[in-house]
Amino acid sequence: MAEPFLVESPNVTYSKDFIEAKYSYSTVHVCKENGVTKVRPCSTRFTFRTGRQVPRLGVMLVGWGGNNGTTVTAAVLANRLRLSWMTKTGPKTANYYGSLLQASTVCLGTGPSGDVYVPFRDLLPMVHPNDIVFDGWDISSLNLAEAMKRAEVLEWPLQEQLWPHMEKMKPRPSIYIPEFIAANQEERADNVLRGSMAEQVEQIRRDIRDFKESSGVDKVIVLWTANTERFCDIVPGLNDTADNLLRAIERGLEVSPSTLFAVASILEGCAYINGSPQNTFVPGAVELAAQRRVFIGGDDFKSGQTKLKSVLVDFLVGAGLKTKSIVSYNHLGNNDGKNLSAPQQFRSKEISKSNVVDDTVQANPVLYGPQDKPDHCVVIKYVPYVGDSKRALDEYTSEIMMGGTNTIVIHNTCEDSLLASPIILDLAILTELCQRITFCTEADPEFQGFHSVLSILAFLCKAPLVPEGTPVVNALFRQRSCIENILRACLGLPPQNHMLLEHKMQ
Ligand code: NAI
Ligand code: DG6
Repeated sequence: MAEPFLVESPNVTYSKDFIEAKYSYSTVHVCKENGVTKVRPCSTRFTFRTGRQVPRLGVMLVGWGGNNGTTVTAAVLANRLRLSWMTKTGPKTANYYGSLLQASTVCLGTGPSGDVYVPFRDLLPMVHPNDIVFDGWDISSLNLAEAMKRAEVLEWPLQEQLWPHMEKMKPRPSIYIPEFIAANQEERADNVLRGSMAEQVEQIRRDIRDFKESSGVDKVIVLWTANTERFCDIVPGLNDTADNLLRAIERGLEVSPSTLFAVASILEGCAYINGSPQNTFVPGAVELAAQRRVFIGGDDFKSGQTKLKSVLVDFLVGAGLKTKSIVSYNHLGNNDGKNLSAPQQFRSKEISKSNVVDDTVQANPVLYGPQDKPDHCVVIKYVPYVGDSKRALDEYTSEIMMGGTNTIVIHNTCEDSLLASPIILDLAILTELCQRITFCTEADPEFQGFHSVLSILAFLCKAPLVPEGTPVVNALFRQRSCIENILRACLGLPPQNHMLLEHKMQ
């Protein structure tokens, strides 16, 4: 297998099947002893092993006929077919802009003529998005060509070229429980499964197996990009343990469609990612994933306004400015906006958009007391005319030196689904890569995989799902460094420290 580069180090070996790297993980332990804060640097020896065989990957989208589902499918086809099309501002060609893995770079090290950058995707063997095979479900029966037209995201000359390919794709009938999404979605629900809840979960499991067999893919990942659901109550005896959740499904009690898909995927051994804000991963689903050692990840794609917020508040508070008020207003006219115009579904989105500054604020006790946090208001309005072109307006007001204030206002206009689609690809490709990484330590020499709650996906999610007791990191560049440095560790390379000491000497 041809690697784009080889690491030459006594700590790194390449065999036919694996890249194996010995790595020293440095941390700092802080504790209080007899009233004195003691700070102790520590080091743990890890061995990382990464499988080099890249599988043929199938991705099944729940909500395949929606704006994100059709756009990501069309984008991959257009890239695979190397399509270009004419617009009023000239010809455009298919690309993967907005994908961390495909369109951003990392610094490998320094060469004779300075820093050497490689695409993120070249760090370790990864699936190429052009090779992903899509399938999925939707409560709407439109084929993918008609659904792409309904989405009004892509230019018509491109749609025309994609039409013969997309019209052959038809979403599988899905689980529809009307009370979980807005009532205004009912008119598109003409492709729904019948039968008991348990029978419907069985059908989803059969669909996954059928797709795997008929497409010849080696692996399937299932990703929810369907409508935002309302939150579920966590009820002891209902969804608090894996056994109770499975029993609740048998008895047809309150379980959301997104959780039913999660259960079906986990039982099929397929990683499941939640691209929407609702609490799909009730404790019973998390426990089931842990029992079956299947990855789960989410929640809610971090695509535009929230991504910027997780940079801007990190910058403001990190620069010592006390952000006091954040007001985020957005209006959009796609079907997502229509669904979010219902109060319960809006509430799910409001929660996931609001928690994104918490860790940054809590990390600065110089500026913020224990109960102190910025006012944070999130508004979403449905305006059909603007379609998928979401408008987002943000106002950040911070206290600066000596009683002054600094107000920053941002206006952002952008096609929502063209931001979300590369994130869907990154989520699937990164998850697949993590399935090929195992590691051990000197203290625990048996190789193991990552925790089933795959928190490395945090960069791509508004409300990162993390294992219980783990700190939640929202700050975007810390999240990016986490991915970059773990992938570097798999190659026995030190974390990127940006110290540039070699340039700071006389
Ligand atoms: P959309 O409304 O165009 O697509 C959702 C699709 O899901 C629809 O085709 C609908 O028929 C289908 N659906 C609803 N319930 C279903 C079920 N139980 N089973 C199967 N299909 C079902 O929405 P869009 O714009 O594609 O967004 C999808 C999700 O991604 C939404 O929850 C949205 O909030 C979330 N999201 C979108 C972002 C973006 O930038 N576009 C960013 C963050 C999250
Ligand atoms: C309105 O906020 C609709 C939402 O689905 C968002 O467009 C989506 O969650 C993206 O949000 P953000 O904050 O990452 O731009």
